[in-house]
Amino acid sequence: RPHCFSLLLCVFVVCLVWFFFFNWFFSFPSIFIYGHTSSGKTYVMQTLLNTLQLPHVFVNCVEYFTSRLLLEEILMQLQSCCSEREQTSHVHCDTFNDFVRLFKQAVVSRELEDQTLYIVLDRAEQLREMEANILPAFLRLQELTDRNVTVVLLSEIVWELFRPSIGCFEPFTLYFPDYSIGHLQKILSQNHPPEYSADFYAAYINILLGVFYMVCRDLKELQHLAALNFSKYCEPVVRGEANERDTRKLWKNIEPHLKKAMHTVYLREISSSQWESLQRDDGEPGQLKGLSAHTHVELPYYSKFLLIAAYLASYNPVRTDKRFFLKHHGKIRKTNFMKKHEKTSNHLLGPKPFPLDRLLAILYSIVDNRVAPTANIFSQITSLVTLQLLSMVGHNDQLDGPRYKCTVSLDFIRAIAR
Ligand SMILES: *[C@@H]1O[C@H](CO)[C@@H](O)[C@H](O)[C@H]1NC(C)=O
Ligand SMILES: CC(=O)N[C@H]1CO[C@H](CO)[C@@H](O)[C@@H]1O
Repeated sequence: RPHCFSLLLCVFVVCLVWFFFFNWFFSFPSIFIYGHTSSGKTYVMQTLLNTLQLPHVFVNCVEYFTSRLLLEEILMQLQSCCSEREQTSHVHCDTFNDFVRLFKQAVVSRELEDQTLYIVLDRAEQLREMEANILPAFLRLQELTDRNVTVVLLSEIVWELFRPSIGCFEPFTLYFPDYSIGHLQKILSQNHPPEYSADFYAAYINILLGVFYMVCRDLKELQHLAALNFSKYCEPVVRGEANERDTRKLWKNIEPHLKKAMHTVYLREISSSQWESLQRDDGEPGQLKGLSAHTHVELPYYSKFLLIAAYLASYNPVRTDKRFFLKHHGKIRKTNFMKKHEKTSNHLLGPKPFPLDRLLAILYSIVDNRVAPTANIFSQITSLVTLQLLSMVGHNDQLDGPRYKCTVSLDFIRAIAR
């Protein structure tokens, strides 16, 4: 009996080993990688694929923004990556069915030689704007084509907001956390100008992060700021009024400039000359807003919803929340629902202050899926206040918590909502 049992166990173990090591399996069909902007998703993925020399196709979905453009681009890249042919010819592909057929022709299993072909779709949130079948089809591409292929989606939003409907294939999800302040310091310090010592530049980055880290953790934005302001930091050294180690003096010199620059964080595409002229006007925040025309404002995903929720809270009467934002509200008689004068006057009267929980209640109702009230949300509210898109009303130490007002215009909120 014991012999028999151990024999069975042995056979079982051998089978398992066989399964895992002599794989007759394909790789995992799809991987979903998400994280905020500039958390290194694209860079890491590209570096991995190139260093390990894995066969791959890399497409940015914002660049190829319709399904046809996207599918055709993938097929084009396949020609150069999976076959000896040097010449790439234009491929015509209208539907996903065509795509599957052409894909199977292009990728011959034999040529892959036990390798996985990776199809990386960068900025994959754009897929949500395309035909509804595209995303589920990509997730099951392996099954549809019967090739050793893995689709990697890089996204700035979580899978829960992505998932098209119940029953689609669940990809393996992977989270790229934001860089910590230490990481940012290291990365930013790397590109120090050759004329100055690394320590000097690191000290500058340290000051920069001290001012901006609370509002902005976007590496690209910070890089931009760092490059733009370094000459200002060096001024006292250039003029010979301080040496490189006079950290205090240098700090005193640069700090007011950085504080002013706060207003422009997130206003991408502002050129340094634009900024210079702005500084000359010595503009108040109001002017800054005018300049940006808010077309350049690039807010994080949830911040947009937060701002919309704040706008609704500022201009809708509290009474109407139940009706608008509760899924199963009772019947409300039409007649006394919205008083006639309210419709016109709310915008004339300007924004009204609202408490935090009302904001969150509206937020939860306008975001498709539930978001956990994480610290992240609160820090985003703080950022919105710093950017002067929201304003805090009353004192911090009030018993009933802070109240906020939304300070942006209807046009602006329309643009964000769009
Ligand atoms: C699929 O690719 C992996 C390498 O990524 C390889 O180990 C595996 O053997 C391949 N599967 C088949 C059936 O070719
Ligand atoms: C945001 C920004 O650019 N701020 C400063 C950076 O450097 C320029 C050029 O010296 C200054 O004009 C700004 O004060």
